[in-house]
Amino acid sequence: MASRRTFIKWSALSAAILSVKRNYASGFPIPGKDVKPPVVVISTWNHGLAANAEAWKILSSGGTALDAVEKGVMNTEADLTNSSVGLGGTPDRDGHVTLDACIMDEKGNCGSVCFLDHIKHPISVARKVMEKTPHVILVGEGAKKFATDNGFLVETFDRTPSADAAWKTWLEQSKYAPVTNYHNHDTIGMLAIDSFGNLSGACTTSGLGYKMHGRVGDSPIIGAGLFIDNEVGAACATGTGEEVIRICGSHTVVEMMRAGKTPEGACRTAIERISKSPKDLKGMQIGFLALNKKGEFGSYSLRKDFSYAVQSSEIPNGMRGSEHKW
Ligand code: SD4
Repeated sequence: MASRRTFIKWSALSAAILSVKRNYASGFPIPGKDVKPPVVVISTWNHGLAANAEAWKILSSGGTALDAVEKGVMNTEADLTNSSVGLGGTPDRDGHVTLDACIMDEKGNCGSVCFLDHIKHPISVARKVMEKTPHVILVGEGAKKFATDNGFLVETFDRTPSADAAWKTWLEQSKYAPVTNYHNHDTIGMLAIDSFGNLSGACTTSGLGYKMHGRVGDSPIIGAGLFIDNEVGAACATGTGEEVIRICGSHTVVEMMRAGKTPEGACRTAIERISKSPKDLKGMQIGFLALNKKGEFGSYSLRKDFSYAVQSSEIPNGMRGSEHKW
């Protein structure tokens, strides 16, 4: 009798465990075994606050990190007062506003557009490249044709009035020193982990102000401006793209997390590597942001004044300052 009771007890327990395991496959933890990470979104600079709020609408209603990061950064792209993201961005030295963006999901799918003009939402074109083509990167006229073939409208203005005025002032000296605006706003990179425990990221920019026509930075380069490994974590970059590309910045940060570093420690290692460059880094800013599989996040920058926005199931949307080297 006792053994029958024991059998029934163990059967009930096994059934309960199996059902919890099944639940975990759809996003719920196995008590005592898996601790469910918090839902988190983080993004670069002050414009990250509004972008996070948009992403949070999706994350908080059980949506995917991929949808959240796309919608989040679309908010920044649509803001024509933003001089470093989207069509309100600072033009190149010849007056063309050219945009770079990429997106990556938890399965390693990724898409990117570079040197794209007159399209309001490069991030959504990048997502279409990811989902509808066998390729990862489309560039320039080809990217624009792909965008229009997929229903994206071509905007007719070349520069916003304020970008136009600033460019004309710049032309008076035409001093070729690409501008990194590192005090307040810059590229938006966004990373998120959703209620399924999956990571995704997005990055979008108009690139360095007054760059050479045709120049592409780190932001649309998978592994440089953005990298996701769903087993480990996610990272993105902002600042002078050439220096980020040289060390495959975001991939380096993720690999450092794989090796056991905290998100901040991983970002710091990448920045230390850049700081040893024989290049003259005067006037340059670079910042990395990282989020690991446990929902822990952190950042590190070359210089002070890099900040980022965080929102999670435990933290209300707000800004954080970054630790920095110099
Ligand atoms: C780039 N990383 O094009 C981007 C833009 C940026 O300060 O962050 N500029 O190099």
